[in-house]
Amino acid sequence: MQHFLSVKDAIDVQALVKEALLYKKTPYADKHIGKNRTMGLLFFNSSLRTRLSTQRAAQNLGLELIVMNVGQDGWGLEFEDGAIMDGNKAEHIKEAAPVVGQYCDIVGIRSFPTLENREEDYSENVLNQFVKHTGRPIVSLESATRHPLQSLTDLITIEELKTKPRPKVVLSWAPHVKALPQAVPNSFAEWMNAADVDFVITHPEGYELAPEFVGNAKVTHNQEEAFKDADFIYAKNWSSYNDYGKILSQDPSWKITTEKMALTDNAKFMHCLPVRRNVVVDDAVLDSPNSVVIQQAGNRVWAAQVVLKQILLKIIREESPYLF
Ligand code: AN0
Ligand code: CP
Repeated sequence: MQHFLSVKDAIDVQALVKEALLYKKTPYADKHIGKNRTMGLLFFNSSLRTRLSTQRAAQNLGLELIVMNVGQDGWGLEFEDGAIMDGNKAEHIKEAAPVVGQYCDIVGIRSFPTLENREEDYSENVLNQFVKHTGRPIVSLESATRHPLQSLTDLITIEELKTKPRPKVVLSWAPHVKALPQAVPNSFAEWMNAADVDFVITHPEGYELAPEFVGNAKVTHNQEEAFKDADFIYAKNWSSYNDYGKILSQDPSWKITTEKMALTDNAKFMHCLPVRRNVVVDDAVLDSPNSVVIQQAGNRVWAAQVVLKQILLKIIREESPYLF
């Protein structure tokens, strides 16, 4: 694997899931493949799970780590080509990225969208410039439009908990107080479309996701209809794609409740976290035995570990082709 930016970088999604579940049983099976190599994690935004699980995964493979909150502690970065840098940006990506590339063998980047300019966010300018200028494999730790480590985790969790060969998986919009990115639902949809599941998306009118992510999913504005016979309910808030970055509704009737969960086929409740209790989902659902959010977050380690392993294997192969 060269980079990990979207589902397209996974040559065989099912094989990745299987390998990740193997790592869950034997976390230290490849303890030496990262020896004398360093991974850098650069955060432009807050994180708990992504930061810690990726560190843990890297450690399990023997990698050294450098972590930086670049959004807080770094120089303001300019991404525009030809910019006259007389404003508050002290450093251009053309210097910053290759410098980081000299210290690190693999680089993870978390960079949320501005939610102001759709074209710019959806062009993935920040992530692509890191790919172009770092000269190292790049792992998305959530970019403007995707969160692939989360989505691989979600698929791993569904695989280990499913009780039917082809479960019904429902992605449900839920209310929130802030305007959130579409990255998690976009990415979840992209990965579910690549998996063997009956995939349904439900959201209020105006919250349509970009068509390239929706793919062949069934889409309905009737949440209760969507919940019928579901095996997994995946709740997430997102801001509007069409009326870009706007909160069109905070309709509390879309909150996930025990009554709605009762419409399902004893579905498991999933959420990427962090989650606002009693806004997105009721306490009673999160505290019920059907909530798998903690197990899901735990699986972030195995998703990251399998991705880092694939990237390391490519690096090692290219350095020592005679070994293979
Ligand atoms: C972020 C989002 O919705 O993209 C990160 C989720 C993993 N969530 C918040 O900012 C609350
Ligand atoms: N789910 C997730 O990515 O969580 P963090 O934002 O805490 O990393």
